[in-house]
Amino acid sequence: MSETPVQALRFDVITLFADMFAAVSACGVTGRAWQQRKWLLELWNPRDFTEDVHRTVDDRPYGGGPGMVMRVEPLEKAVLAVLESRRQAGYGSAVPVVLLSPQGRPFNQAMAQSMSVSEGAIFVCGRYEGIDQRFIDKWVSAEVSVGDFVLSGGELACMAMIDASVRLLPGVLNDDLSAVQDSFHASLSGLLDCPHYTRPEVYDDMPVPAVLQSGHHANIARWRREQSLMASANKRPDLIERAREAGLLSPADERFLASLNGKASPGQ
Ligand code: 9WO
Repeated sequence: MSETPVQALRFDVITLFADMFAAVSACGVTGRAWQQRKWLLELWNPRDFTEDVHRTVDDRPYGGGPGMVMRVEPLEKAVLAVLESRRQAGYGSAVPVVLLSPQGRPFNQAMAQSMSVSEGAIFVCGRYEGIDQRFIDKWVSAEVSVGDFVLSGGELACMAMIDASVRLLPGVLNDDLSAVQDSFHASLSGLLDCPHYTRPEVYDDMPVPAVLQSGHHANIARWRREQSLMASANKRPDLIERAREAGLLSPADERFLASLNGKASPGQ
């Protein structure tokens, strides 16, 4: 069992591109939550931890080849400064040092959930062709990927993780029904979401499904569940299997799925 954090969720990000993080600290629900001090963001530039006149954070790769590699010393000094700053602010010392990397463990909702109830993390965002392996070996406790593609740097991946965690904090989602919202998300059982509609009632000869205008809440709930099951069975059968193994599919769900078998999938 992990300790309930006393301190607010705090992310320390080591990055050459601090400006990018306005996307999470100044925009949308995460921006409002940041203004309300529901989570804290500290940005650390490795360039501020250089000693040479040119403030170099990169150097040529041993063994040759194209591009540059991030040097150990500025990154290590940045990590040490973060650890000291967090200690002074009363944070625990067991904070994970997370490197965003395509070689990392795939990020998922369960990781976002556990991060949101923790004291946060230290993120290291690489640039250039990569980071000197000795920094990773000495300081990085987890490598995490947000997908099988290569970015220009770890920052966008880092912000995806921050966004996914912060929106789970109590009171962050904009409506007063966040408790309802939470149970709604839990009720998805890890399946894909159902389709959503708003006005106009008819757009380009496409009407809003009649059931959604019926006012019959049980029928609406059943339609949404079946849409989720159908979309998941068609596009992500692995999610159906996972929900089944977790005991999250009811007998009615199983009957509906059985009724889909052999039928062509409507749409997409
Ligand atoms: C780039 C790369 C390319 C092919 C095979 C392995 C690789 N590792 C890296 C890498 O770690 N690069 C560093 C961070 C430096 C250059 C840009 N970086 C990066 C991180 N690109 N893409 C990511 C990333 C992070 C998390 N999820 C997906 C991609």
